[in-house]
Formats: sequence, C-alpha cells, structure tokens
Amino acid sequence: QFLQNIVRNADFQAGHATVDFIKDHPELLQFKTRLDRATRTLNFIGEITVNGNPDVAGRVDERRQIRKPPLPAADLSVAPADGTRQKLLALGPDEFAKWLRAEPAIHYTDTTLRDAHQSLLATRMRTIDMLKVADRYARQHPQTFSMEVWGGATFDVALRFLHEDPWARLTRLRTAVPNIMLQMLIRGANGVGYKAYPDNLTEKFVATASEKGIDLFRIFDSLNWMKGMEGCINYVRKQTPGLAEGSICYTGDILDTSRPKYNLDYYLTLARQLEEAGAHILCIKDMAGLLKPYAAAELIPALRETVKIPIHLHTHDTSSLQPATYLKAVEAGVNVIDVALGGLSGLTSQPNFNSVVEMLRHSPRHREFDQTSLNQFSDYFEALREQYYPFESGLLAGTAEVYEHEIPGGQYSNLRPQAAALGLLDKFGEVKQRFHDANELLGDIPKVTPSSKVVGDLSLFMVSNNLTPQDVLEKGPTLNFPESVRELLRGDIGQPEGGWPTDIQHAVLRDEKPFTERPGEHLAPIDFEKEWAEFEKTHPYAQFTDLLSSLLYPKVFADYWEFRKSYGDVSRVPTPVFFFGLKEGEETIIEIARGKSIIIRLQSIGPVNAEGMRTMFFTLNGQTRNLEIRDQG
Ligand code: 3PY
Ligand code: ZN
Repeated sequence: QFLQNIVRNADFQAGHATVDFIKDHPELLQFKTRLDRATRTLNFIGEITVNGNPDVAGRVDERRQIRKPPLPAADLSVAPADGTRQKLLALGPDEFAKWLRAEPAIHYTDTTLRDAHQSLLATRMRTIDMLKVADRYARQHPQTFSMEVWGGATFDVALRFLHEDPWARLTRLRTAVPNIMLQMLIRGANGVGYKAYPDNLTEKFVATASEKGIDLFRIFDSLNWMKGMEGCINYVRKQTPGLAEGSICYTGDILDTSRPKYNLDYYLTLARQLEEAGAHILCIKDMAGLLKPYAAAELIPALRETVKIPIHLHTHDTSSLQPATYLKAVEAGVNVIDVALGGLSGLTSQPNFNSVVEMLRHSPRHREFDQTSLNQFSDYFEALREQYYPFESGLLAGTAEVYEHEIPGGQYSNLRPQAAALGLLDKFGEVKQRFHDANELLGDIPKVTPSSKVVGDLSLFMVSNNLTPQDVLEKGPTLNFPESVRELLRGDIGQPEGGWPTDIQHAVLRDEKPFTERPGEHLAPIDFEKEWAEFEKTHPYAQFTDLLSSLLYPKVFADYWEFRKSYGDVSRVPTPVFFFGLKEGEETIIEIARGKSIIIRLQSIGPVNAEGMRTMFFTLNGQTRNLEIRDQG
C-alpha cells in the first residue's frame, strides 16, 4: 500500500519527487491495515457455509454428489499454434473478411464460455472453471474460428451474482488463449446493459474491450434498428484492430407468407445496410432458433448474392431442429456456424459442436477437428454442469412451441425462475401464451435482449393481473405497467420497423410524449477525466475498467465493491464451495494469487450462542483459525 500511495500522489505523478519526498509527505505512511486475502476468503467461506449463498437459496439438494470434472489431455509445455488471431493481426480486418468469405471449409465459433451457459445455466459459469481448460483448448483446437467468451448477460451476472470482475475474466482468458480470436456480444447502443448509454461511453467501452482482448465484436440491435448499431460498428472500425460483425436478428419465418413483415426482402435490405455501415462480417442472429432448414436454404444464397462480406450463422437448438438448418446453411455457403461443446449444447443452447463436425465429415466443407479431444472437453463441461444444478432451466426436451412464443434461448432459462419468483410457475404455459400476445400488442418485434425482457415483463404482468390483450388496451390508462414497458414505448431502446403501435403507446404512456430520435442524441456525454478523478478518490485501488463497470451498472457495481471489501476476490474459490460452502471435515485448496495457494479445512461448527453467533473452527495451511459468524437463520 505504501507503494500505491506513492504512485497515486499528485506531486509524484507530476514528477516532483525529490530525496525528501517521503519526509515531506507523512500521509504516505498512513494506511489502514486491510484484512489479508486469506482472512477475507475465510470469512466468505464461513458466511456461505453457515447462511448459504443467497443465489441458490431454496434450490440446494444436500444429497447431491458433485464430481470433479476430468481435465482434457493437452501438452501445456508447448506453445499453442497460431490461429485466427494471428491471421487477423497479419491481414487486418478488411483483408481478413475477404479471406474468410473465400474459405472452402466451414468455420466454427465455440460459444461454450458465453451463450451456452447463458442459455442453459442462467449465465452462472465462473472464471475459475473456464480457466481450467482454456489453455488446453488453445493447444488442442487452434483451428477454431473464434471463442465467444464475453458480453451479453455475462458482464452483469459476473458482477451481480458471481462477485467477479468481468474485465479480469477477459484478461485472464486472453492470456490463456493467445491464438484463437475472442468474440463478444454487444447490444449496440445498449452496450452490455438494458438501456441506451451515452455514445462516448459505448465508444470507450469498445476501445477498452479491444485492449483487454476482444477481436471480434458481434453487434446487434434488439429492434434491428440500424441507428442502434451504426455507432458501434464505427467505434470498432476506428478504435480497434478488430472485426465489426453486424447482426440481423432473425424472427418470424421468411417462408410464411401469412406474416409478411419479416420476409426475405426485409432481411436483404438490412444486410445491405449493415455492409454499407462498414460491417466486416454479417451475422444472422437467430436468438430463438426460428430459422428452419428450408428457410436457411433460401436465406443464405440470397444474402451471399446481396452482400460481399462473409456470413456467420448463430442459432439456438430449442426446437432440436437446428443441426438440419446448419446442414442446409453450410450447403448454401455460410462461412461460420456457432456451436457449443457437447456437454453444454442443445436445447436452448447452440447445436452440438462435436456432432456437427461429424455431420460434415466426408463432405466437401468438412474442417478437421480431433474428435477424441472434443469429446474430452465435452466430458469436462458435462461434469462441470452438475455443480451448477440450481440454475438448470428444467426444459427436458426440444419443443416446437418455440415457433409460437419465440422466446430467445438466452431468456428461456431466466423466465421460468422469474415466473416462479412471482408464484406463477403453475401458470408457465400461460406466461408463454402471453409472451406471444405481448409481442402482438407491441406490433410484432424482434425479441432479443433488451426488447425480449420487456415482452417478458409485459407477459408476466398480464398473467399476474389476469389481463387479456383486449384488457391491456382498454384498461391501459388505469393500469400500473412495468417501468420497462413504459421505457420501451417511450423510445428509450430505439424504434422498430414501422414505429410503435399507437394504441398500446397511448394506453401505456398516457400523456407522456414518446421520442423517435436516437437515445444517444439526448444523453449527455461522460466527462471521463472528471469522473475518474472523483472515482479514484472514493475507490482506492480501483482501475479504469472499474469506472467503466460503475458507469454501466452503478448500483450493481457499488454492491460488488462493498462485497469485495469484506470478502476480497472470490473468483478463485472453487465452485462447489462458492455455492454450497464446506461440510465439517471437508478441505479445499484455493489459489489466492498466481502461484500462491492456501489449504482451508473446516474442522467443526459450534452451536448458535446467545448473541446469534456460531464459532467456526478452521485450519488454514494447518494452523487453527476460529471465526465468529452470525447465523441469519
Ligand atoms: C444477449 O444479449 O445477452 C443475448 O444473448 C441475445 O441473444
Ligand atoms: Zn444466442
């Protein structure tokens, strides 16, 4: 801390440090002793063991056996072979895109570390579990096109529920995977949040994400609004050496002539606009898994004729039909497809990487992967998944119902617990029906974060209040709609094709006037110098990335910061201990800093005393340590 005080001193920074510097600045020697790392970690484990992790409250099954996930084989003594990252740096993004478009063999994006767990396990996968295999993956499968590891809901969930720094996750993954492009999902002007941010905040966010390791930015707008994406595409082009991937969110069915709003022309026009806006790659982002095989067979060739940039296809296998869509898309010339390693694939996640490779084996577009090794990675994630059992969505089989409700894969695993929290689990069927109705009320919009969240909020509101769509319109002015619905119809997250239907807009907004310009146009820019000066004073040891987190999620960040003061960096606590604590006689090894491990053993837990406290008897590296923990139960 002494050194920290010196480097933070204004005189020192201004270059005025003389031999008497320390004598002249007695405050340099004033610092509170912070709890040491091991003690804070012990406090955390004590707390979780006695009171449970609130994130899994009510969902813990004491009888459950937790397996140790088997590590895939890899020779860590050799450096990983060069991959797409080196190719991108050598060619630059425009030439890279040309190279990709002409590639005969199919390319794969592995979504395991972002969308797969977002869609199956409510985004809860922790950094420690990623890092156990990331360096192995880099060595075993360097021909992977990209790994989607960041963005979407991971930013918020890391801070809010996992008490982790999302930036540290990115930096550590970058170090572990120096060769394969790292990819993130960004919600255009809504960044990694649920509302529009000032333009210069999004710009700084993109530049910093690139510095910390992102090569490929998948950019979308939840209403397919070009104005929501243009800024982001520009920031990637101007501020980073990376790739801007512009997305079309796919909804409806181009082959269904009874729903002409989302026909082939609609998508071709968007594709053209994205290319003109400077996208290096075009993504078809099929977030709910609605793109059926024969629709893909029409869409992909039409897009290839319309734009010159390569095409990247993303889907969710909620219906269980999507490998067939991939087959048609690959035959039709798509360049990259998104897949997840077997153990975290299927259903609301992406199609199975391992199996899709086999589907294409002996076909002209096959790309070779070592299947034995892919299966080992799949085994790792399958075993790991057991540690996250409280977050499973309960969906057991593929469902054709998705064509009715169109709930995105990433939202499905959240909507059930949300409904359960409102006591509506028995009415989940009705919630899905109302999701469909709410979409119609809003004029049939693409549903993906954040628009999908609003459709979800409206459907839960309708079910809890027993409202039909007719009731919503008729009783609208007397109803207390969720805030997110008001914000959406006011224009806070952008404009849909054809504008918002005026009947629901009036019912919800009453006299409030909606706007149609880009939210960024009326949001004041951030004064980063001023913000940092303030932030640094109130957040000792903070980094600039902490300020960015705080600007994106002020309340979530403030809670995270408080938590860290008491418990330190809990990202290194093994997952079973993080969620379920230790049992008497159980031991855990924690690498609290690079190369520095501690062994914690819980000897016993004392009874609750008159003050409501329990004494916990631990050993820390063999030394006895007692801890007093308040029993909240
Ligand atoms: C997100 O925005 O988090 C998504 O995954 C959208 O599909
Ligand atoms: Zn997705």
